[in-house]
Amino acid sequence: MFISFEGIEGAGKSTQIKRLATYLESFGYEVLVTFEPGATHFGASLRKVLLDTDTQLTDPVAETCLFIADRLEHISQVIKPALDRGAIVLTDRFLDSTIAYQCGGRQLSEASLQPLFDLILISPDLTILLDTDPNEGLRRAKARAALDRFEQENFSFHERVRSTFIDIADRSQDRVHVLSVDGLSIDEVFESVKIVVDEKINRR
Ligand code: T5A
Repeated sequence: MFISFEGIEGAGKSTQIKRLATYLESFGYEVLVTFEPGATHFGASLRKVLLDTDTQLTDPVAETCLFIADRLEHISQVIKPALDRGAIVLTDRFLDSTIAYQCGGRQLSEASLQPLFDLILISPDLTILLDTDPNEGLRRAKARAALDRFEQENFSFHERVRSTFIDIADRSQDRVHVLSVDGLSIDEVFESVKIVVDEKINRR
């Protein structure tokens, strides 16, 4: 099973993934936790370029190509081998992030990027979208470390990203489950995550 977590920065994706991995491992499942961008050796170099505030990258299509290159290597080196051996793969971000950030945030046309998206031949069985107000997400990101190239974007960029994630969820209701996490503690969010994942596993 392939499960992705999506949402704006600071939504709590990595926190919930860590908890979910421990929970699933307690039932004897092999769980692989991974993330984008940067989960491969090649991808780590791309991540540095993509997130560094000193990077002079002005063409959003070029930026998109780097995320797609990272994802192709991520699939072939990490995700596919784990799925092939029967592991549950939990990824912090996948293709929905490119649609939300590059099409929503950077305002590129989704239709024009579709040929690039068609290169991604696997799709999560389940996506959990942690929906939170950008004010809260960015507050958490700021509290943790210096802001990266995306976190430094203006507020309307983050609002477009959030609303694009919601659009994706609306048109992919079979795959994407939205959890509204504003005002909820880490434990409360995890209770909801468990319900969604248990139901998916039981149905299979
Ligand atoms: N990007 C990525 C694109 O533009 N296109 C793409 O195709 C892809 C794949 C990646 C950046 O790249 C962009 C999107 C991103 O801007 P990243 O560093 O990987 O950068 O960024 P994030 O995935 O956003 O990582 P974050 O760590 O910022 O967000 P998380 O994982 O959602 O948040 P988490 O779990 O680390 O929590 C943040 C803090 O909040 C606390 C945690 O303890 C932590 O301190 N927290 C809570 N506090 C209170 N209540 C809760 N419910 C909480 N949940 C977590």
